[in-house]
Amino acid sequence: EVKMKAQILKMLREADGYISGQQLCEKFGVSRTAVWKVIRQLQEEGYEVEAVRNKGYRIIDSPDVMTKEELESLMDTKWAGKNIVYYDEVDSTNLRIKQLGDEGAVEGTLAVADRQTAGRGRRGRSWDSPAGESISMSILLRPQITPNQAPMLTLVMACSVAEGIMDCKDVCGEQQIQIKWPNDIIIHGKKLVGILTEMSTQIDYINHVTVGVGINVNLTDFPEEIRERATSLRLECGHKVKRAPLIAAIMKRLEENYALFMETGDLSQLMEKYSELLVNKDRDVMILGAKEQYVAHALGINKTGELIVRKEDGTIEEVYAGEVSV
Ligand code: BT5
Repeated sequence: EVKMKAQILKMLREADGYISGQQLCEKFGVSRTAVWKVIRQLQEEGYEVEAVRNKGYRIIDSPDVMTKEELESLMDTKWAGKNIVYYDEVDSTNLRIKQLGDEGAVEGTLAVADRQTAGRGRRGRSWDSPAGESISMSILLRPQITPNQAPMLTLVMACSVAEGIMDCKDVCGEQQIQIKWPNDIIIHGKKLVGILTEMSTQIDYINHVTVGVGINVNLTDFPEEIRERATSLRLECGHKVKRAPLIAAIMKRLEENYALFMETGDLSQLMEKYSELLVNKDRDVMILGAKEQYVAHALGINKTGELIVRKEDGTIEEVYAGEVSV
């Protein structure tokens, strides 16, 4: 049922004009009434589908939903985001994917939620993801790499999210999407996206990796504490943005970038474009180390994803675990 709905949606989207009821009946080997019922359901869910006698059906507009059918009808990938689990509300999509990973789910399984009740940031911080306005998603990866290579996946995802957003032509054409090393995506200096990578490991090998992405899509207001530092696509672009096509575009880029990463096991094929998107590049940054804080000039990243900085005394350093503030 879900598969047929997703496929009908896909056919309607790809059609050049109308698709006849007859065509749909033949394709799925079902009655006209069965097709009509699916169309009715879609209309009830907010899809604007026009039905014209002797011509057939035509899709005019879709609602801003991220349901399994909606995502399946848009997904243009081989494995990334092909197996979708959708939640109206969930504690944290990262937690769900970790559990699904433990239970043996296939690589590329994507959990998507309209709202999280316990969204998580790094180091025990929390992530706000209000209903109807944001994307919360996590993907399951099963890379054959060592645990010390896994943090690079955050950068692979950051690149993919930035590129995916830019691929959606009507979204933010004029605005500059940038990456703040290592895991934030920002516009005009404000945080638009956060990424959280977590892994389940043995001492020397990885069971699986969960990469979670939170995107502020249509939020128009933020809690007091983050109001100054956070923004959304809607606020920056001046119009509402549909979430499902954005997810599909990001998955497409992730599939390509992940392949480039796995070819070498590092970022040598991605560091150039990552550095180009880097907001910190050629700027002074504050390195917040475990013990000391210091100002340095950021030059880019190296192939293992560390930030290359020039300290005030001229020495070059590669910053690994530190945090950077712009
Ligand atoms: C992050 O942490 O930026 C990683 C966020 C990852 C969220 C995704 S959503 C899907 C998946 N499931 C989860 O449970 N998590 C992932 P960090 O760099 O530690 O930033 C967290 C800080 O950002 C918070 O302490 C706030 O100050 C701020 N913050 C919280 N919500 C925000 C939002 N919606 N937009 C911008 N900033 C926010």
